[in-house]
Amino acid sequence: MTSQTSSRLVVVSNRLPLGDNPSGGLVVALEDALGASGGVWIGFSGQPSEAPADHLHDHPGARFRRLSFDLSQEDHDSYYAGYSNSTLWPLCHGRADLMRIVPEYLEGYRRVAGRIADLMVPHLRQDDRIWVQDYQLFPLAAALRERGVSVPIGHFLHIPFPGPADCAALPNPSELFQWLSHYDLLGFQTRRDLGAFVQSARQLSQFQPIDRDMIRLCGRTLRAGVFPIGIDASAFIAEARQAPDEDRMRSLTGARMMIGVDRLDYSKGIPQRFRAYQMLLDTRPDLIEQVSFLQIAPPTRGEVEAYQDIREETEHLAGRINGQFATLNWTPIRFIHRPFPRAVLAGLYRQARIGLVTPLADGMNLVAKEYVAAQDVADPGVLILSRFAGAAETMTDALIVNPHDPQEMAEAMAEALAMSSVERRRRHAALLQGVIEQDVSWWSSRYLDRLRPVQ
Ligand code: ADQ
Repeated sequence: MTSQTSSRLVVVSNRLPLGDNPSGGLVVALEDALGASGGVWIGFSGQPSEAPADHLHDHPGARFRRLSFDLSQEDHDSYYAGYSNSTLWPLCHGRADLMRIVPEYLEGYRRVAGRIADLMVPHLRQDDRIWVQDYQLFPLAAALRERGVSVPIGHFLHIPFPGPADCAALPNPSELFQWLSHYDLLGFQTRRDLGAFVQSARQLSQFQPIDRDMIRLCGRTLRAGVFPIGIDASAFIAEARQAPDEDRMRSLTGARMMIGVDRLDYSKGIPQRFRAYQMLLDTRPDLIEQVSFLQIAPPTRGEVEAYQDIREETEHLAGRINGQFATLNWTPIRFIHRPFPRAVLAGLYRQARIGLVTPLADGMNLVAKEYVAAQDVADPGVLILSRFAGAAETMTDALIVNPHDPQEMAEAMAEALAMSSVERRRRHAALLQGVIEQDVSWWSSRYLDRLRPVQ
């Protein structure tokens, strides 16, 4: 961090990373900024509760404080499962058809923002800067301003911003822009998202560009910019180097592995990936027993119907492909629903000749960066990347595909399997340089450098 280290940082996210040793790129990136300023991280405890309470976690030796809050079951259902994940998530991922508009969801979403603001106010200081994470908390700045908070507040959106046609499907689109206007800095993952925000704001609210990154939105002046998130690259590289060879299938059959690692979510394009693999095996019988596909996809948000549907669809497809192509020695798809420790994932990425990252829509996609970081530079694998992942804006040396086109994806798989070592190393070196240079600390310090009062 550079210019603003003297102010205290307050981070607010939907979930508070808890536990003795919470890991993950975001935590690592924010730990320095939070630790250096004696900051506070505020978020949901993860436990719906009959008697919701707030808890201050002051661990001895911790570099910053954590403040968690419980939610009642009703608030959890309306704010989290409801408006956040059944209204906004599908809308932001181009699936307005899956969106559920329920008045109680929006009420709960507004109510929880007010509750978090009430919880925060007594803990705030005049020299604070507040950094709000993601779509679950759009209304938080407006709720804090209503309570007299005037310190700089920034927002970072981890997922895509919807264009005007999708935004117009919201029950009250102008309210979204009202909420956003109370921030001092709006951060997006890609130029595409910033562009979608500008177009939607122009059409659906009062918007004027002022100068460079300054805008007028609903009568207020603020900044908006692009801050592509990265991973904790050096840690990932080190972990992958130390990882044991976990690919038992390769040691048994010699088949080269393709890997997909995603939350089981309809935005990640898993059925489309399975169909492309089916087409590859159909059209290239010589690859039977020569390639295997490991898909790791732990289910999330099981309380939302669309997630039950995607689980059924993917299980059915994997079963069909295995039934059609498996031999006594070889299973074409291993489909695993468990989360794995980061060190194990790093080892699996390193063993995989192909990383399949083919979402239909995605803010960034960190798996693409993890896959690249984990490779052996002397014999790296090939990243196949959807043009709809935010990562595709910078990771142009991947094989870029349209995830809706099974033939194009099957051809990319065949091309990657046949790719010369020279070509693999050339592409990987360019990708790795970007992953290392634009890591998660680069992301947070660039954002925090710009989070200051607008006037
Ligand atoms: P996600 O939708 O969760 O994040 P992604 O960026 O791919 O998507 O991050 C997933 C993370 O979870 C990765 O670090 C991955 O290693 C980990 N993970 C996935 N499956 C796992 C498993 N089985 N076991 C253990 N870990 C697993 C949202 C947005 C993205 C954006 C990120 C960060 O949707 O577009 O890139 O936030 O901004």
